[in-house]
Amino acid sequence: MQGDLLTIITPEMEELAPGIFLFRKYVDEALFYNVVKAAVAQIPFRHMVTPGGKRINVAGISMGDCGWYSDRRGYRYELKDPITGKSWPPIPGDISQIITVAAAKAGFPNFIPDSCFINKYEPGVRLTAHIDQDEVDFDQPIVSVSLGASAIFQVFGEKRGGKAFNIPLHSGDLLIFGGPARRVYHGVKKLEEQNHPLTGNLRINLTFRKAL
Ligand code: MD6
Ligand code: FE
Repeated sequence: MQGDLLTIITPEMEELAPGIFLFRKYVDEALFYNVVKAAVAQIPFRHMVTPGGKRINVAGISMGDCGWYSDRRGYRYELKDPITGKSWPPIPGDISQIITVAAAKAGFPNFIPDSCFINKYEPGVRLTAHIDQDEVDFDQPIVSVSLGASAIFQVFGEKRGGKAFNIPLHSGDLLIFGGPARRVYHGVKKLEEQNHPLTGNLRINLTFRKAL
């Protein structure tokens, strides 16, 4: 009974807008951050450039069978890191399983990520509005996990500008973007200076995708 009542007061998952599902404090932050540290030990964070030659302020690397990549030749998924020639570190099986279970709860059965992009935000860094559109199948969701410093995730509409719907994301939160949400612009506001016990002043975000 008590459990039922708690579920009503603090639901595990909330659908904030069509296709946008938020799970507050869902993941074991230390477990996920240890995976990030192990991946970074193999392939350090770096700033890629856009096809137009602009430096991307958010530093990123990938895990999985393929990794999102950007340079003068365009946006794409690469099977190997073009800089080192190495495969991306694998997504650990226990992590992949946690993501699959969360996606199923939001109505996306059998979501098995083949790629995880890890973003690193330092104070002052923001992510400009974009749509993730380099994946083959838009019926597949993207599952995002936030660690460390908090940030404001902004959801626009099918156009880049206009008034944003703001979602504060804190360490351990899991957000799912699926269905109609796969086609909306979104971004992250400039990171404020903070001091988080896990990461210091950094925000880490992992986005799990089925890219190929
Ligand atoms: C971030 N996230 O939270 C950036 N994209 O740092 C994204 O760009 C994102 O959270 C697609 C789906 C979910 C996301
Ligand atoms: Fe995105």
